[in-house]
Amino acid sequence: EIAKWNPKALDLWEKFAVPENDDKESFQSSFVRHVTSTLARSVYNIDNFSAYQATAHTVRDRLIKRWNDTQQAHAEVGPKRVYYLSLEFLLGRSLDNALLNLGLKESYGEGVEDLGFRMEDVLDQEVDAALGNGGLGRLAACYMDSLATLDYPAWGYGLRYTYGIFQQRLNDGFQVEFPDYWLNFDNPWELPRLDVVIDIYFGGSVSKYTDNNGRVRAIWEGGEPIQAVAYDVPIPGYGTKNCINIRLWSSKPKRKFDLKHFNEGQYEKAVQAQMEAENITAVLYPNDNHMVGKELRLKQQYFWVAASLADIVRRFKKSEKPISDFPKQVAIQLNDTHPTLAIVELQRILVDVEGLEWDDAWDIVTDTFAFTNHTILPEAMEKWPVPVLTYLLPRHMQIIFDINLFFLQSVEKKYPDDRDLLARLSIIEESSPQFVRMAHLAIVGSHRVNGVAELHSNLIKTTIFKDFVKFFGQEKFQNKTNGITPRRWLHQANPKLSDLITEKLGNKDWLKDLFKLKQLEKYVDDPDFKKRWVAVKGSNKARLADYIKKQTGISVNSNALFDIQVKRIHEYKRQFMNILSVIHRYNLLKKMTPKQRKETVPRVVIFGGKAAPGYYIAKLVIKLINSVADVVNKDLSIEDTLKVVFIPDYNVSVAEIIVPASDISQHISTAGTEASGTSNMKFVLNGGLILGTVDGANIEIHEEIGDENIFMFGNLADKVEDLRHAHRYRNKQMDPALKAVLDDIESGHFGDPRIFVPLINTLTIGKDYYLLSDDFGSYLRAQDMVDEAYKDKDEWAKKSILCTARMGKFSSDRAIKEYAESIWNVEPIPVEEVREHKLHE
Ligand code: GPU
Repeated sequence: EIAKWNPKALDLWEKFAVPENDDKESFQSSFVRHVTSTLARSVYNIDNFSAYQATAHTVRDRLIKRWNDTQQAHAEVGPKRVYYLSLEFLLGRSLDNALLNLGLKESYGEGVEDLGFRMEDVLDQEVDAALGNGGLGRLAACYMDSLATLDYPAWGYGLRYTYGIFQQRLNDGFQVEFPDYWLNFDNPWELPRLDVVIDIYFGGSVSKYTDNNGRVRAIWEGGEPIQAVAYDVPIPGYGTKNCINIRLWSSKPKRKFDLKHFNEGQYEKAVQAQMEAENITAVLYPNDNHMVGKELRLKQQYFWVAASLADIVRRFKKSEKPISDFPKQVAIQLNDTHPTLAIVELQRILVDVEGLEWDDAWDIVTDTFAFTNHTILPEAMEKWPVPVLTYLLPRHMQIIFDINLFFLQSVEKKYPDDRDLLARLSIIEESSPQFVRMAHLAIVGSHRVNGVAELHSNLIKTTIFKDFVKFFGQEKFQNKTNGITPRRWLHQANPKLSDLITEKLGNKDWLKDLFKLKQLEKYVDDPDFKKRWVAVKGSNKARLADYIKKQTGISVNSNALFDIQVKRIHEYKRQFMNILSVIHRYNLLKKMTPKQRKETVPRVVIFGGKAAPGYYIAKLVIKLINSVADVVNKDLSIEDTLKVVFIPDYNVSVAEIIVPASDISQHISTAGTEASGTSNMKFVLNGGLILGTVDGANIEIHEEIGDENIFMFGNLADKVEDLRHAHRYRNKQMDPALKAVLDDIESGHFGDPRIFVPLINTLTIGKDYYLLSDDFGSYLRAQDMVDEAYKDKDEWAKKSILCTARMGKFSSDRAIKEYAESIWNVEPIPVEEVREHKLHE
């Protein structure tokens, strides 16, 4: 509009826009301006952290430009958008990623060097955005990277926790937790939208009235409002102008404080409501694969989905399309059951606010939502007590009962004589008190349900969701095997390997089409290439060795085999089995003659991962690892053939150092328990081999890379039931090698054995639920095969290259295209083309 009354103004706007073709000088000018104006510092008063801030602010300026252009282009076209609702986005650091995705790393690197800093040190100043627990949250982050890179019009919605996942430190080998106050200094990666504020209500009551058309309607009133304030996190795609948004909500009191109490001098009471409001987004619940039924967690869930839906509905209404078009404009993906109340909230908006008939509203709702399941572990299944829901969200509880009633009526119509089926399918668990089964609600309210790897998707169809498949039919249930972004997990984390690949393939196209890595197979027998490949691995191992030395004081030999297991500590992931096998190895090494020891492959066994603060057994596993490490690492008699390391505070940025440095990584969950796993993909993409069970995505990785390049062991998923039964009722014999190791712990060899009694009891009187004793023998044999294979360095190099070359399938780009095409029905919008078209108009 400015152009109309002052055409010259537009030229000025163009002239002073944030530069599109950035170079060293434009970076330096912005850097110096931010140091002096944004940070109020000078050349005499600047350290690495300020240099990081000034660089980050420069990049932020560029991101904001792209973000704006993208949103404008999308508004222009009015496409169907996809909304990814996730309680966790485990983004990690942003600066390096943004520099690489925007293609600015080189010029800015030189620019910052001229100014007296090293880019490496600058990047290292950033604290991780750790708004997630593990795989589920990191998957959401990888998916946002792919959505942006593939030009999809997508939004993420989540919560802006004041405290992310706790920091882990070790004290005497025990985990201790420290708060992760990540917003201590300003966060350049968010754009506060203090004007985007939505009131969210809790409590109150529902009354019914008859409207002018004689219809009975519900009104929900008298609830207490809390404000949701938007903070936007721009996510730039790689090699595109598309820059999408994650909108994170922060809670804030509606009224600053209670004036009545304030005037009476009751200051604590006056600020109490304020504190309760702020509490909602204060902290991320630190449990992975485990439900904790805290009321505050339920409030987080509703607060988040209600704000997000209000925002989505408002955006839809700007299009002025009829409400029946909603599913043509909006696809909402539910990342696990955490956002399931969104289904109820949309039904409420459509019926109570928009005045639609129930059935019309319900068609819109089910056409809009799709649901991803990420686990079959029973302890992770969300269910909320009906009384709690009734008091926090009375109208929603009514709607859930109605959804269930109509659903069960349709079941009864199809299967009139199967009362058991009704009870099994019901959204309500008929215990006292009653519970709402969130997975059931999510399935009934969605048009598609998917698992995250082939095995997992088949398991949910035949076990936990079997009856739903019988009722809804096969088509509703799909598989979408997880993926990871090659931008962060190879290009960023492993720059040397990335350069080597780019040099060999002649360009960087593989970063957008990972199947192109196949071309590396041509070089598996090229000695020069192999040599360089091995050298890159060696330098990544040296980098990790340095990090280990700095963090733990332990010196490790980078020529040893690096054997890594990093992931959340959980019984089903069986870190316990790993450390027991380390003890077994240690005992063998001690018995060897010096000559035999000379012939064995030296190993460094590396662990990392957080235990949920309330997960007692997982914490004992950490203590045991550290106790074993203490004994082994000091024992000179084994001549450096074995070292054990626990790396504290495993997180995304630490993973970027660890992942490129593995020879072997372990993914050894009891078959059927790990839905997919995604770090398995990261390690193999970086040329590390896998020692794993026949579980989750290991199976598909095996399929892709071939038998010779992976070490698989253990019982299959279809045996697990029978084996557990045998433990419970037939007092199964324990593997003798395992028994010997447990005896060794009990003898006090690794410190006061009383500490470890509850842990050992999980195998003996706990009936070994995760079947360590059943898999221990084949695990040890697989370990021997690893040692044998590693002796042939040339063959190993070949395997390593083939691993990387065959990982095309596991790009999150492939996964996202599958979601877009077979669930969301959304199309890419090339932002650049839209903008050019607009300019020529
Ligand atoms: N996952 Br449920 C989590 O990280 N946290 C959870 O609370 C739940 C699942 C993981 C699965 O354990 C892992 O196998 C999978 O690869 C990942 O989600 C992403 O799908």
